[in-house]
Amino acid sequence: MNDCIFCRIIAGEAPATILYADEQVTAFYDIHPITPVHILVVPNRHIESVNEVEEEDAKLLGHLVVVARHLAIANGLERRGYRLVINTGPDAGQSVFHLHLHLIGGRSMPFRFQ
Ligand code: IU
Repeated sequence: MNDCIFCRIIAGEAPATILYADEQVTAFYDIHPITPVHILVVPNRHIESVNEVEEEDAKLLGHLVVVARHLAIANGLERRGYRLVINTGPDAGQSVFHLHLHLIGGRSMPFRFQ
């Protein structure tokens, strides 16, 4: 997994501003934010994409969303609203093949995700 940039960030071997970490997930600022708040929440275990998610990962994926919710509140997004996005595969523009949840907000967004 050494060639996975998010595995390296989780291991502290590649740079990122870590906002939250526990035994299951890590959250950090996206290096190319598309909104005033743009945070990635990623499972510590390497899962390539939603295509590789199994039933036993349901709790982990739920935890990903709960952590995103806490980060949304911490960043003042609760009332304004925000999006949680998981790009999956080439047509969706997934560029890093370690599953990650985008938490984006802080401005009004058009219907379509960019
Ligand atoms: P995508 O859903 O796979 O397209 O999103 C990958 C994101 O990872 C993208 O928004 C990048 O800006 C972001 N990112 C990052 O935050 N740090 C990195 O070292 C790398 C990509 I490479």
